[in-house]
Amino acid sequence: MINRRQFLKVTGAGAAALAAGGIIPLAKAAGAGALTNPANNFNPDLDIALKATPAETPVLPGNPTRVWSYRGQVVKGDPASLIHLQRSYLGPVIRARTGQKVRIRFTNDVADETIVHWHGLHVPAEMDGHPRYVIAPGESYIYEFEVRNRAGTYWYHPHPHGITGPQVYGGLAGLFLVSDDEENAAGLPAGEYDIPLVIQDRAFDARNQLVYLSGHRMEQMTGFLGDWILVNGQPDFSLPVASRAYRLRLLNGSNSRIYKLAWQDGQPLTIIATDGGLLETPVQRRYVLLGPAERLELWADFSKYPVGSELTLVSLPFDAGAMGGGMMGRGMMGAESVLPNGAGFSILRVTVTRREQKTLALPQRLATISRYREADAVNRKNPRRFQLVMQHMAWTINGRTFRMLEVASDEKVRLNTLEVWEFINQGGGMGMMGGMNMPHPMHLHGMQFQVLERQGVRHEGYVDEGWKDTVLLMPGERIKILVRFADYPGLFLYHCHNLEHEDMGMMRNYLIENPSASV
Ligand SMILES: [Cu+2]
Repeated sequence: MINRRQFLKVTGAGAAALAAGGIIPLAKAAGAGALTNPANNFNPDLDIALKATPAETPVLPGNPTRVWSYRGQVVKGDPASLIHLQRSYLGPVIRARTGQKVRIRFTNDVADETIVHWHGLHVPAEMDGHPRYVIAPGESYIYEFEVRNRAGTYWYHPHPHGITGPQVYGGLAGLFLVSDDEENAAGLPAGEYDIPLVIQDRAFDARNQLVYLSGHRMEQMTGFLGDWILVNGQPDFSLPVASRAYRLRLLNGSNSRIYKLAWQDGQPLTIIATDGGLLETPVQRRYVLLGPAERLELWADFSKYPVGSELTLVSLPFDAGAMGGGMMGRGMMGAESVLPNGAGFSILRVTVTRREQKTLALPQRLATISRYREADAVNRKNPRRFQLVMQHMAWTINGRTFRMLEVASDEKVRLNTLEVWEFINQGGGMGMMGGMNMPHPMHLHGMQFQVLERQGVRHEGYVDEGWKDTVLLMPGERIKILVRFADYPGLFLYHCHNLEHEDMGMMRNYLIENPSASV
């Protein structure tokens, strides 16, 4: 990996940030404490050993590529709970059921500090992988939590402050799939007809090694963009299918690239699930914009195609805004030519290779979603507002950047209350290029939320009907969400999931306070 160390120095994570003001008194938080944490009655249904480790994997023809990879083993529980993808740097797919108790003994075998975040899972603050819990090389962190999410496609990735971008880029990411009774009842394609597809872009040097950012600030402002589109860690991805219905689970696992997904032949996408699981009913779109960290599940029925047919899932061209990877990302700063954000290309090819007589019918009803009501929000008359603005050559939230333990007074919420949060991506800000804006995929830790309304939208590529943990805001847009801070008090993150933005500090803590707890 190029520039990892350099990155660490440039961003000056950890110590310096900790020393700054506005700190909440927390017990000295570290992995060491968690190491001894099983002094309790936690009896896991699924117990996994997971490590982050250097590895080599074939990606392009010729030399293997040096990567960092999650590798796992089932210590206790169903051995099928861990599935390692073939020829992939991606971590094992972890499968669990709602209600199961899961222990994950995570070991850091790589050369940086790191910690694992369970993206989309509703877990206690100390199990969420906040960067204050980073562990050094050689150390371990034990996660123990009950799976309380509904069935859906969640994922896991590192979350150390300032170096999440290079670590995810280097290969550290995996899926965490949850199933439940409601999903079983929906009658969806399962087993070999249920296919995870992780989309990521990468850049390689002449010896097939990964190339990250050159270290130029302007590249970080845009975010990493690679000219190879990989699916499950492989280029030119091809999926052989039977002539029947499939469930395709898509994760945009890219650092900053947005995909405008569509079938090349113009048939609409049939979407059955978003970040937080199944929609109530399937919806159709001609295309969908999928921002970094977002998930989308497609119903793809190939029964009308004769054997030998080929279909292509593409990313259509779109306008990514002023810094979305056009001019600023390349020519202006003399950076090497890359595939800009918003360029069109094919993502994967589906080939119908065999006939199957039976298919499944698309269920008209998939699941039940209990709707939050704006009228029930404690701040319905005064939504919390978050302006996404550039200040002094840094992306900020309300002009602030991340400090390890800092929480401002307007970042404190009450346990078990419903709130309206509004993210505003309409420019503003100070300093050189203060008026610029570009896409920001905003992510809340700990909670799934519902989209209340969007403004400023000039396309039809969103699926806001279901549960979300990450929402994409294109330039000019603003969005209101409804979120309930249920069950777990403590310090959680909200941030931009453009990983280079996140690493430069476009991330903040919010604190869920429990007023009834004795201090
Ligand atoms: Cu951003």
